[in-house]
Amino acid sequence: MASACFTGKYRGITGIITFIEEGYETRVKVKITGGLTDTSGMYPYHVHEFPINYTGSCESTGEHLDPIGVGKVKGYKCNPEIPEECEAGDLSGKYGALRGTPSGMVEDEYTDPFITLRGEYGVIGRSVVIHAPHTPPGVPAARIACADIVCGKCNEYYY
Ligand SMILES: [Cu+2]
Repeated sequence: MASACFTGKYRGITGIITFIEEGYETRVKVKITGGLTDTSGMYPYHVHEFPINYTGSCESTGEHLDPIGVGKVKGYKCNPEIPEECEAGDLSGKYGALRGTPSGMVEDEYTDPFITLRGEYGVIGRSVVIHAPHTPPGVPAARIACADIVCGKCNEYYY
């Protein structure tokens, strides 16, 4: 298994996203424990190419994990009905963005056959970025929180 551990460093957003190998698929468990409080908003989130670098900025994580470059094709938009044609890292495109709640807690769970733990489509050594809701079309959504995806578990004590 692998985990992205959100410790509250970015806008107080806390929680854990875990990735568990399940046969040919990867089970994704989203357990945000605080910080997603815009109840009118849907927060997009993705696996980005790189871990966070020494700057600590979510801008350092590159683009979405997309080994075959489908996102580079002009007019690309992920259609959740055809997830095999989406960027591998576009989790919210394939399975829905995270709806904010009064407590800021959000959970979701699904299996994804398009990502793995290791390798070209692997998530370990990359990062998860959560974006701001309510972004107009054509504008890149602000990166409000990010966390490296590490092998193993998060220390639950901190979340
Ligand atoms: Cu993103």
